Amino acid sequence: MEKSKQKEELINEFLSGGAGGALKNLKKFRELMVRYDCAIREVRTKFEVLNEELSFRTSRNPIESISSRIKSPESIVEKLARQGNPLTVDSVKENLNDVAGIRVICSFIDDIYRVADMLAQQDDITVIEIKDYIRKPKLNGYRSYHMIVEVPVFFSDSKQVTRVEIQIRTVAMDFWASLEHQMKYKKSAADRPDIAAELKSCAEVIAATDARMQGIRKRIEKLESEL
Ligand code: 0O2
Repeated sequence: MEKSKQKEELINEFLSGGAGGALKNLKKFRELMVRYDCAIREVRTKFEVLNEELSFRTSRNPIESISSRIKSPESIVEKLARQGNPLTVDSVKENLNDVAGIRVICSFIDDIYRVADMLAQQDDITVIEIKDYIRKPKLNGYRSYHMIVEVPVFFSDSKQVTRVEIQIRTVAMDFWASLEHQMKYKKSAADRPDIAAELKSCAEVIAATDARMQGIRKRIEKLESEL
């Protein structure tokens, strides 16, 4: 079957699933998306507060920028189908950890661990999973610190514990990941070991530069403290 048609059919199946038909399912799906949106706002605020406090204490901003996204219905359905999970709204909650996603871009490598630890220690945050692709980079060179956390979202009549995927990386790691992401979908580059090796080598140069930049910052801090 043609790929786009197959996708369309999966989405139709998802939206028409469940007792009560399409409209009921659509309402339930929208409610769930509101929940993810609120969870993103809560976690984002937590990072903004940490950045304010740390910049006041250390006179520099550990966080350069924060972005967020909610996974599109197409990607949600595609991922559930790929995993072989049911195409239902309940299945989204049960099987997907990355519907709500936040990306935090830090200045230096040690800032990543500092803000990640500070978030993890907060009372209302439960850390479900950590993938440290900085200490253990992916084979292609990808580096980033990933956390799956649960945060309670308070509505008028209920508390909904909601999962959020957080990616924390330096400006340099983000530069590599963004460009690699753009290029990995190019058919002509697929299965080209020379291109993969070049990309990996760029990731290593970037990692070494990150480490040097952090070293420079530490030397300056030492000089400042001796004044
Ligand atoms: P998008 O559009 O960014 O959301 P899981 O989500 O746990 O089922 P996985 O692959 O085990 O899947 O999770 P992992 O390793 O934590 O990676 C999830 C996300 O990290 C990806 O989301 C990417 O955003 C990013 N990522 C992981 N590996 C790479 C990589 O090699 N290159 C780049 N540029 N980004 C990567 P999605 O779902 O792929 O897409």
